[in-house]
Amino acid sequence: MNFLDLAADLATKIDPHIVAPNPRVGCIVVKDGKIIGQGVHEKFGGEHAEVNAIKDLENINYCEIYITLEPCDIFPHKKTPSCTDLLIQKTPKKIIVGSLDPKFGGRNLEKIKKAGIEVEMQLNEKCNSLNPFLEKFVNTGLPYVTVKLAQSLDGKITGPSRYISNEFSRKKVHEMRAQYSAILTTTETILQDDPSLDCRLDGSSNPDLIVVGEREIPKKSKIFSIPNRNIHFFKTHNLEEVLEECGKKGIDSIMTECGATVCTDLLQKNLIDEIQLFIAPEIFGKGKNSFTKEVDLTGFKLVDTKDIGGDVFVKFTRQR
Ligand code: AOF
Ligand code: ZN
Repeated sequence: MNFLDLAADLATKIDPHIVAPNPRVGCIVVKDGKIIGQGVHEKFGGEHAEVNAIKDLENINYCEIYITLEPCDIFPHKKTPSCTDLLIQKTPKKIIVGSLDPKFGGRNLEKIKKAGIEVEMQLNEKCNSLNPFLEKFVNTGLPYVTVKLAQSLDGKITGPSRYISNEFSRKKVHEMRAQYSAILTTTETILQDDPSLDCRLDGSSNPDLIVVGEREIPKKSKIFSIPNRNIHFFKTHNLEEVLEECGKKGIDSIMTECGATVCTDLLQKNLIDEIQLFIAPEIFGKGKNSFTKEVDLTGFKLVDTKDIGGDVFVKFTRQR
């Protein structure tokens, strides 16, 4: 087993919502082929993975340090000391890094090399995919956007009952909500379904809510009954503008919970990074379609499929 894969597996266990807007990072310390220390970045503002991995070790002079992400260095308003300086000071034998931090773009690796420590960059798929939100946000200033859809086999998003997908799929949606900074919905959806759009999982906070559209929302709507949740209203239908504004507010990730019009618009305008689709094994015949116009999905690649208690779950990400 590759030690970078192992470090990535450690970081995968961390809820992205708890470290956000920081990345998930894992670190493993190896001496003579054996793991002697390991650590992750557990929560926003907390110690970094490298610090946790080496804290119980007397010295790391003969060790290789595997880190999923390029170590950090100082920048304004930083909460913890520089891991780059820490590693330079502790002089390990070698540092192996699985992905670059877009904030530093490799310059911290150069700094460590200049200090005389061997550094190897081993681009690793698992490490790279730990932080898709961060990568998009840092590189573009825009949030990572996921369209979430529940439909029947014949592509209908409205049917005979309130819910299309089963209870297990709906639990997964709550897990998804815990990972995103915000949920995007529309005034139409709120008027039609009166959803709460909160995250009903123990220990998780609620993502912000972005409401797009011009229609008036009654004060008694359930969205207003969720305490300590930010709601951002946008009267415009210009979705590029909405996403730019969200980026400026520091929102790095959005999932949609709305009707077909906005999802179709987002897809047509190339504003989507990921599609998560729950397909109920039913044929409704009548109902609203998932997409209101033709959409070109050829740039997306299948990355996951699951049977969720009889529903089919598929996940696609945009290839860049
Ligand atoms: C690392 N190891 O485990 C993490 C890193 O405000 P701070 O001090 O917590 O710094 C946050 C920044 O550090 C974050 O934006 C990202 O660039 C980097 N994250 N770096 O060396 C870690 N979580
Ligand atoms: Zn750090």
